[in-house]
Amino acid sequence: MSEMVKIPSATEHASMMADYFESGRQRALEIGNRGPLRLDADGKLAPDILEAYWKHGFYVFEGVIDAAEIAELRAETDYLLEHAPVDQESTVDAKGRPAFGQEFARSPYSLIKPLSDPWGGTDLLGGRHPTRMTQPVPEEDAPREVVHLIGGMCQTMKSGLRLYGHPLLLRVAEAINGADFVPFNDATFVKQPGLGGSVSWHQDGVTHWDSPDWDEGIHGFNFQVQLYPATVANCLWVMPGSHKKGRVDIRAMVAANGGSDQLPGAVPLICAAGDVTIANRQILHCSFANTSPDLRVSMTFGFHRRKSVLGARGVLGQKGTDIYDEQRLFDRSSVIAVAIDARAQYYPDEPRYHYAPFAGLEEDFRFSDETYERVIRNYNLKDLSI
Ligand SMILES: O=C(O)CCC(=O)C(=O)O
Repeated sequence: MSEMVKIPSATEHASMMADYFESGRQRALEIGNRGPLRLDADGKLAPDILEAYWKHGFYVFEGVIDAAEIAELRAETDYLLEHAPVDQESTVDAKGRPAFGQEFARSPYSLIKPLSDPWGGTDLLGGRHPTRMTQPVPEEDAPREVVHLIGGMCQTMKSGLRLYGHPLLLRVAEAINGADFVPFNDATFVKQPGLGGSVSWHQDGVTHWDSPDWDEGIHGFNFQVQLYPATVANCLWVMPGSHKKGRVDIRAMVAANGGSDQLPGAVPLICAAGDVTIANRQILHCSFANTSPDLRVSMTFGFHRRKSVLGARGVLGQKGTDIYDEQRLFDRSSVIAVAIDARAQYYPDEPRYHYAPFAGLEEDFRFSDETYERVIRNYNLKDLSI
């Protein structure tokens, strides 16, 4: 006889997660794997940090983005949220104004039902989220849909473009993927208090699991820049070391856990505003429905090894007919070149990052209205997803 599974209310969900959250917090404290973003005497990421990243598959950099820059990122994100369409099909925002961003080839917004899991147990995004998270029942006055993701940070937010050219973050990308690293994509995850949906357990990579050259770095990594504190209840959770294991059987793991999404051994990436995490795209990770009173906004953008991407075909948001050839890599990487210049114009006293693939081409990729139109507008049609 099948047992009726009770769907929790938001309040019940918050209380049924409490012990799991607390034990995760303890594990996160024990493992550490966090601290300031340190460079060595040659200006390279400190080797002990790199080693810790490769060992556990993640790292939390504390206090990287200063309060003034966070305030600018928050203000522009607030604007995008205030001018978001009311649902995925709508062209107006909650005040009846034209929704932001309709001129872009790809809508910046993905909206979902409050507290839902939009991908778990579906074939979406390459079917990489095989199980469904608990979807608590939202309060009665909840909106029909809420913003889950905002894409295109380099074209929708001036502060977003500048962040993309951040010299310390680009040094991390270089340390992990080599000096000829290339971009992946970007998405800002928005988890509104009492409304934000979940992201089911998954590993990000799609293309190279069965490659003869497979290793723990072949699918690249993602940054998350935290605009608000990330708590046990709203943050990203990762399974340390799982990036080394190849494709893991998530369905079996959840089944062995009595069907519960509270997988044992995971740790929460607890952060303060201005902290930046890195997570290997092969690490098993998730986030739970946000039944807490706290907002999380994580600007998420990734980078790859050039050789992982060159010659690959489009997956995830990209068309399967897309081939990532030299021109495609050059075009998408030129966003980095323009972002570096946008940042240098705004922060003239900060040392700029020298991006090796564009050495000598800096003049062609100064940030201006012309390069906005030529390079930045609709750049995300050329994302390099693998
Ligand atoms: O931040 C989150 O809630 C989910 C992020 C994630 O799953 C990803 O970047 O692949």
